[in-house]
Amino acid sequence: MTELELYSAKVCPFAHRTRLVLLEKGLEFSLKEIDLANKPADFSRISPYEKVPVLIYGKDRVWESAIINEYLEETFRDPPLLPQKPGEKAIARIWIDFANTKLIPAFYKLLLTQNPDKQQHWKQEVLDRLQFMETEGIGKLGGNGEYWLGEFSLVDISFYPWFERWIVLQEYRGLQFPATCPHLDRWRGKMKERESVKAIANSNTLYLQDYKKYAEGTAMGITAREMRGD
Ligand SMILES: N[C@@H](CCC(=O)N[C@@H](CS)C(=O)NCC(=O)O)C(=O)O
Repeated sequence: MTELELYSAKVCPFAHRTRLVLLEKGLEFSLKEIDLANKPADFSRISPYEKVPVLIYGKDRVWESAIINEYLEETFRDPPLLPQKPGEKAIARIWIDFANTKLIPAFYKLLLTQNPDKQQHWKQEVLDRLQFMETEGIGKLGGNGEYWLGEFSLVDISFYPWFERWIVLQEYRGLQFPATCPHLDRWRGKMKERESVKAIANSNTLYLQDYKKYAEGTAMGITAREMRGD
C-alpha cells in the first residue's frame, strides 16, 4: 500500500493542522520531523518553499497546509471534514481563508514587532479579528457552542493550532483572551478535549521556549522574515 509521508515540525502550527486531519481520518503516515533551525541540505527538493508541512503520497507532493488538507479531504473521504453542499462548502473555505489571511498574520505581527506602538496596533487588530470571528463566525454558524459549522470540520482544524499557542501572546504581549468572545472560548475548550488534539498537544512551556526568538526579535527563519516583512 502507498505510504503517506508528512514532513513536519512539532512546534509548527501549519503542520499541526495536517497532523490533525490525518489523525481525524484515521490514516497511518510516516512522520519526518524537520529541525527548522537546521534543515537538511537538500530540503528544497522536498519542499519548494523550504517550509513544513509537505505531504508525499505516491506521485503526489503537496505543500501549503490548507491545500494539503483539502487534498486529504478529496483523497480520503471518510469521515468528511467539509460540508457537501457548495454554498456551505464556500462558507467553510471563507473561514479557512480568514484564518490564513486575517487572524494568523495578525498573530505573528503582534508577536514579532518590537515597536511598542506597533504592538499596540496589532494587539487591537487581533482583538478586532477575534470579535469578528465571534459575532460573524462561530456565534452565528456554530449553533449551541458546538464546532464552527455545527459539525466538526476543516474550519476548526484550521484555527485551532493558534489557540493552543495562545500562551505566547498572553505571556510575551500581555494579551488576555477577551471575555467578549464566549463562543470562541467555549469552542477552544471543546477542541482541547478532542482525542486527536489531545494525542499531539504540546505544553505551554514548549511553546514559550520556541516562540521566545519571535517575541525578542531574533528569529531569522523564513516564516519570521516573511511575517515581519523583511
Ligand atoms: N503557508 C504555509 C506556512 C508554512 C510555514 O510557515 N511553516 C513554517 C514552520 S511553522 C516553516 O517551515 N518555516 C520555515 C522557516 O521559517 O525557515 C502553510 O500553510 O503550510
